[in-house]
Amino acid sequence: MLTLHGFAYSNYHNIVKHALMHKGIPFEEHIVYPGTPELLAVNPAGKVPAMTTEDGLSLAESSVLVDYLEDAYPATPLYPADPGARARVRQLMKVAELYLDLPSRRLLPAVLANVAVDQAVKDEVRMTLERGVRSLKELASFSPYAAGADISLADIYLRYALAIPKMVGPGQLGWDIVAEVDGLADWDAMMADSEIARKVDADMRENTADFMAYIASRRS
Ligand SMILES: N[C@@H](CCC(=O)N[C@@H](CS)C(=O)NCC(=O)O)C(=O)O
Repeated sequence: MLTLHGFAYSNYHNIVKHALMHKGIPFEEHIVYPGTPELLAVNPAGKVPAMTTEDGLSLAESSVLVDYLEDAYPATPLYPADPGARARVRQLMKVAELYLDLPSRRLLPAVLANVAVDQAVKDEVRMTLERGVRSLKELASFSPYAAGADISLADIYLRYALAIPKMVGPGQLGWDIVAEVDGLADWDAMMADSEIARKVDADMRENTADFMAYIASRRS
């Protein structure tokens, strides 16, 4: 059976987990944290998530993993068939990763470990998030899904990429980016209202204490 390596507090782990569940692919979850030999054995970059396929191939990088799932399990596709529409979904996935998740991660130490962050860093984060917000305003239709009538990987990426801006934005930047994009709050509520999202979110909550203990162990 396919194995997903990672932990449920990780939003990148949850992107792949949500895609697996949506596609109805059987998988087992192997709980493993960054920096452990167990993880390095399946992903030399030491990041979560990684996946071992049914053929025993170990892969990593969430976008690579979801593309593998699309290729290997084409039933219940999460990309549109039309090349242009497909490219738009991929563009929204990139926007979510590069201009929403990654910049806001720089403010995570302030929230998770109470570490002071320079104003210059906050300014840089805000500038990059502005690219993401502008892109969403321009490119996401929320009709009702991010790229049109059907759910796609753009929705799954965006849902989990928003986790960190939602966590750090209001407190660290005084900025709620969800409120700033028309349709985003309603879309977010719609995306949370599914059996899969509820299961992923419940697993995340259940993993929180363990994850915080892991973070504390890295500091000591
Ligand atoms: N580009 C990677 C990012 C994955 C990532 O940043 N994962 C975090 C957990 S959410 C991680 O493993 N961090 C540990 C580290 O950076 O050492 C992907 O798409 O899979």
